[in-house]
Amino acid sequence: MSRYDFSSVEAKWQKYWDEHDTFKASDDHSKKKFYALVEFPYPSGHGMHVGHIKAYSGLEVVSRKRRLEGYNVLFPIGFDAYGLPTENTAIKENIHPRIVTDRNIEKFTNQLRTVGFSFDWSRVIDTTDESYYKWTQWIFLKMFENGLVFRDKTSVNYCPSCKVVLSNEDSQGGKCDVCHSDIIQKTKEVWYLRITEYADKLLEGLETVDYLPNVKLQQQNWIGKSTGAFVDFKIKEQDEKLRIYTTRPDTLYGVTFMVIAPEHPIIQKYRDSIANIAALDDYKAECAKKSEFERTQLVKDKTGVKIEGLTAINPITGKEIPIYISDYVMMGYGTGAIMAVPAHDTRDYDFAKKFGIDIIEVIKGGDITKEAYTGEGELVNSGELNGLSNKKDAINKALEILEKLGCGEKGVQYKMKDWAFNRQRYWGEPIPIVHCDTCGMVAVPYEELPLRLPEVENFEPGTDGESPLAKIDSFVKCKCPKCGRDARRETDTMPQWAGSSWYFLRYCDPKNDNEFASQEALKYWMPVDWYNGGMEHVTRHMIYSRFWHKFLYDLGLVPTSEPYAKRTAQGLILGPDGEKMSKSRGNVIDPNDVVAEYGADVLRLYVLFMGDYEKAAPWSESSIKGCKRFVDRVWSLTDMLTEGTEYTEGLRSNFHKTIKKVTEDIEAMKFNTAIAALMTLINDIYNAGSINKAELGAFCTLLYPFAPHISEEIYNSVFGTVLSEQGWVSYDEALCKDDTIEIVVQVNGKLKAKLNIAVDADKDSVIALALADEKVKEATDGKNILKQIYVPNKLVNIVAK
Ligand code: ANZ
Ligand code: ZN
Repeated sequence: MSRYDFSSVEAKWQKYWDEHDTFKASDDHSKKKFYALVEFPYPSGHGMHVGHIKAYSGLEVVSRKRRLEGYNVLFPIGFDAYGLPTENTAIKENIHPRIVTDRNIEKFTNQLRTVGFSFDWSRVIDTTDESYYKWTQWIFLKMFENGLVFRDKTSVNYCPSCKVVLSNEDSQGGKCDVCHSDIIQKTKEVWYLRITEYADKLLEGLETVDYLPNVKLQQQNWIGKSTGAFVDFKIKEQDEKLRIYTTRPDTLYGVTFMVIAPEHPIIQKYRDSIANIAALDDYKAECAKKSEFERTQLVKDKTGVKIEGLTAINPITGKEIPIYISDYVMMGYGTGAIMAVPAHDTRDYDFAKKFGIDIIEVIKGGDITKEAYTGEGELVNSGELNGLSNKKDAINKALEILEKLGCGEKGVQYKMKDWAFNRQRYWGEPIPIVHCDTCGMVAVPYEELPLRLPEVENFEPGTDGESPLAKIDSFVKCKCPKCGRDARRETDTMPQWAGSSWYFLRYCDPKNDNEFASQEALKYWMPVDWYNGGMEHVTRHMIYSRFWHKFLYDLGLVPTSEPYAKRTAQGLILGPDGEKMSKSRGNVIDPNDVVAEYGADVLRLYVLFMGDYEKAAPWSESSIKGCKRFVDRVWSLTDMLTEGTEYTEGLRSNFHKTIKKVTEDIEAMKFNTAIAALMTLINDIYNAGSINKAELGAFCTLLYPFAPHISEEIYNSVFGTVLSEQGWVSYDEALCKDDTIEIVVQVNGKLKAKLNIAVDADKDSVIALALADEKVKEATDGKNILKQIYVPNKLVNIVAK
């Protein structure tokens, strides 16, 4: 057979699938369904990244297999298209963000199509389309109606360069997520969604879903439920109590001072009684320059000022204790005040050492002359708590005492804060609220949705952090929907995360003009059976969207309490140098170049073969060449073709075993070992010297989810039918019993694992199996693999540094 001309074959099958609606999800709700979801891309001007290809290839393979297994598969794609980079391009090039968005979406669409992903292109959604954002606004108004939307003046993270208020998550490390400028603190009245009201539901829901363990853990930490107590400390000579939050009421006898946040309102209230108010004001002004991130850093050198004029009284011992202000206590957590126990809290310890405050040991076990002891132990110096050694018992006993004294009670706190839901920029969903002097905040009537973005001349935000919409009189001036008097429209837009908080619902019924999706479609398709995406989205995006979904569930508008039944995540693709791909490092691989040189099938195979799907792996030109060789060998299989409707004696068990392996590995997302098994099988076929039709059909079917174009072409040339329209292959368990042999795996000469491999398995597949072993992964974690030695049927030695 001639050399494989991938570009004509790939174009041919992409056209065929398109013209035959091969991947269109059927509206026949009697079939068993499978809903596979991948994170829809933000269509940036840079076009697609190889990371997108890896992210989508996982469920692409699963979806193709499931269709052959007879499922009605929904595998949709869309564009999360509101956002700053587009708006910044629009400003720079002086063109409308709509045009920039359309241009970028077209670019992404072409790229996705050339890779041959089996998306249902009839269901594409674009969050900036008015038929879509109409429903984003509609859900927002439902939340408003139900008391989940409010405005509040707070200190916000503000990016002076992007001129926007940012959430804590968008300003991690004290830097703007978009432009990396330093964030400053600013007081502003902003919109919030009351996500904290759903904190417990979001935590409890995690018990019912199948997420990767680290995905669950990250969500739990992000919600950050803490159980403890509120305790009131009386202020000496004032009719005042200072309320604190503590997780350790058992350490009450060790309290030797208190610390409040520099912004704590008690300072303003007692200004006149405080002798050193000027020093406190100065300190507060210093702190305003720091981001929350800097303040929570564990720096040993603590700063603070003692309040001269206010003294607290420990409710349990009656002792007088000083009060300080310090930036290590946040106003936004607990009550903004703490009881400090230097003997058993590291931050308090550092502070006490610096300010010469007493340190009283109340828990035995450490050496408090050297450092704080944070472990458990027997209570001492603690009155009626003395002798208790179980932390839980001691906490309960302390709570009992506090409650009896009437100065404390159990309490719960969450790290998660309410969701700052606003942006002062143009390219976002307008918030559909009207401000009326008489009626206050009034919802835009549902029938007036979508509230469209007006045309503007200039997309630049105002220097005061106001949205450019504020400059458009015709938009701002309106009548109050309630009383008809003159009123002003809200000019903030929604944040980036709004559109992606419910997109999985819209895919179920993307063209519905009367509802965000019909109940019937939702009942059939929801929940998403399998959601795959990046680890960077498992907190914000996933928690926000679970919140919106749970809210809609409470209204009876969606049929399931959780949106995603299962969640997995792919690892990053690193540059060839092992570093994160970035423009500045010049190590970015463009998927277009790879497709042009090797074809889409090779690219698809390679991103799944390069390593464990969940782990980061560097790009390697030599491994991609290995995938190319494999594809060429597949193409040449027809040179050895013979007739036959059953597997031949010599290859029968190889086929059954490979079918079992590929079938199971795909479900476990072990794509690399599935591909390795196919590489082994093709070796066996070449060794046998011939392949019959039955075998070739099975081989093409197994390869199809990974490399669909070449599989379709060969299959079609031999059988005259279309592989996408056939069924998956089955195996007989009895024929899968292996001729196996045990080999040892060493890392740097040390025994790490024993593996059962098929006798005479080829080197690549044995090495892949060895690298997939947990113990081997542990031993090579974070190291570069320098050499892989295989002594057939005996041992693998991996040299890693
Ligand atoms: C006394 C104590 C003794 C504490 C001890 C800890 C150890 P989580 O688990 O994160 O909820 N804290 C309370 N509010 C704070 C605020 N606004 N800013 C900074 N720190 C604050 O932690 C709760 C603990 O963090 C509380 O328990 C309090 O210190 C501190 F041996 O109280 B603890
Ligand atoms: Zn009014």
